[in-house]
Amino acid sequence: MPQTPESQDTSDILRTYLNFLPQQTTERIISRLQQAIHYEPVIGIMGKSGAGKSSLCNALFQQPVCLTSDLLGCTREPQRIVLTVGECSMILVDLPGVGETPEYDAEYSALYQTLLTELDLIIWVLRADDRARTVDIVTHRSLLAYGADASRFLFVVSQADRIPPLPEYPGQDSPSAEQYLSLAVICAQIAGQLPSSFPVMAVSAHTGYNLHALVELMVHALPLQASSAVYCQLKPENRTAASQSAVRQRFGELAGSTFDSVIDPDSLPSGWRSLLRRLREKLVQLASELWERIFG
Ligand SMILES: Nc1nc2c(ncn2[C@@H]2O[C@H](COP(=O)(O)OP(=O)(O)OP(=O)(O)O)[C@@H](O)[C@H]2O)c(=O)[nH]1
Ligand SMILES: [Mg+2]
Repeated sequence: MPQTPESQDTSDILRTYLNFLPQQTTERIISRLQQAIHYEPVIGIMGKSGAGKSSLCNALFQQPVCLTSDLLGCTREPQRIVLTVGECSMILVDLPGVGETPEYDAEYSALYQTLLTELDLIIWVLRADDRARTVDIVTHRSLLAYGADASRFLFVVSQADRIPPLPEYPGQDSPSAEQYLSLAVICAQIAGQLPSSFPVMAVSAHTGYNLHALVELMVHALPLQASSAVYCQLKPENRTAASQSAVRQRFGELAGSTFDSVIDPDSLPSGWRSLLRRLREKLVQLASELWERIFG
């Protein structure tokens, strides 16, 4: 846990709370929870040049991001950007595309086999007004063939404000009724072409359209230990009561699974079992109440 008086308080609160457990068990739970609090999530950003990756990241996150691929280099190393707010940090990785040039594909294969295991989520950006998706489809299939977890992909339709028919009076934050319809068709097409566990989300970095909804989806799409640290990096205007409540709840669930990783109530006598189950429930509740103090 961070060495600030405030975070030490958090440890102490947990310690007091768990004090009827053997001291060694309490310390193991607290130490594992500390590790989880300090987890540094890694999000991969994928999409063709000009798709709107940098603009989307800049619209979502507090820290300005400049994602540029070194197209001329002999080796296309993915660019890694560390975002930090207070004690929390996360990493954005700009992933080079597969299938752009055959010469690079063997290199990508090796690169992705190592990289894929560390990515908590891949945000894949596709421009709303670009119907040429062969490179994206080929790349996605290659990544799945390299062993990528299909549930780690979040497909985002960017630049929603550019979808025809353009409104007569530009400058509105939400798409017109006709644009909604076009976006719904495009999202459905992409969902068929690039299967994922999550709905395809249309957003606009320029108008801010649907960024709240994307954040709510990201909170659920990220693994439990990654949600809070990513949430800390977001611009305050992209947060909602719903996403805030979901991220707190997920932190509570994380505390619960940390508890489970140290104690197995089923291995204990029945009298202890119900007591430990109640203690676990209370820990889940306490952790979600402490969220603001730890990550706020
Ligand atoms: N109208 C509109 N334009 C956008 C939006 N997002 C990005 N753009 C524009 O699209 C162009 C490409 O955006 P970038 O964010 O640089 O795209 P990228 O995917 O990072 O591109 P590379 O770094 O070349 O891979 C820029 O001119 C942006 O201003 C959007 O939501 N609406
Ligand atoms: Mg860029």
